[in-house]
Amino acid sequence: MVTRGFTGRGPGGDRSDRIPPGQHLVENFPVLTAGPTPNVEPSDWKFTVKIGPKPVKVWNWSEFNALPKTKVTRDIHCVTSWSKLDTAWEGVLVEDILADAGLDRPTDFVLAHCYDNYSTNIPLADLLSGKAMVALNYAGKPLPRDHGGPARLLVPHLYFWKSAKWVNALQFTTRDEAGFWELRGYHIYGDPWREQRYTND
Ligand SMILES: Nc1nc2c(c(=O)[nH]1)N[C@H]1C(S)=C(S)[C@@H](COP(=O)(O)O)O[C@H]1N2
Ligand SMILES: [Mo]
Repeated sequence: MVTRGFTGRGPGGDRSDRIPPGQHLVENFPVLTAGPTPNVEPSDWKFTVKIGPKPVKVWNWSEFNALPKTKVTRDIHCVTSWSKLDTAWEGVLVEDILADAGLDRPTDFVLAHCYDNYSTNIPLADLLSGKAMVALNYAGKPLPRDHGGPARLLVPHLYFWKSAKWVNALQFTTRDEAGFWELRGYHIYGDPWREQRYTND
């Protein structure tokens, strides 16, 4: 007889079904950055939405903070194999940013750009319906600088390299254009549940 529901479950409830294949749980919050950590003061921070090369709207820190804010608690999964459960964020949902810019769905693909010249590509559908935000707070405090403060993209259903730190622009593109890691051997989409780590996975 198989007793269902009693494999690998601790007093904290079922966690095993929240860990994608090839991942392990961590309790700490590792920092992964390709280069030096940029120092971006909120007073200097700007965020731009563009269609191709054309800027559609630019917000400064106080303008951006006046947009509607949303809190989410999500599991995150880094391609280097750590996963962290129940991370708590607050920020502005991508659909609320686009609404403020008067945009609906100008193209199907987005490139996120950052102050450290990092970039990453995400289909627009993966940024809407509450799936993604520009996060300003983590665990109830302003986002620490090494985790992307003052603002980072959060796309928790994809591998964490898609969650661009120090984000300063979302650019609509007509084709799915590879970003920094996607040009260097990582998967164009990056679904942790399908283990899309590398280009041909
Ligand atoms: N701008 C920028 N964003 C970035 C990175 C980076 O190097 N620069 N690294 C990515 C990678 S590979 C991961 S796993 C996560 C790590 O986020 P953390 O340092 O907050 O854990 O940020 C992603 N976003
Ligand atoms: Mo990563």
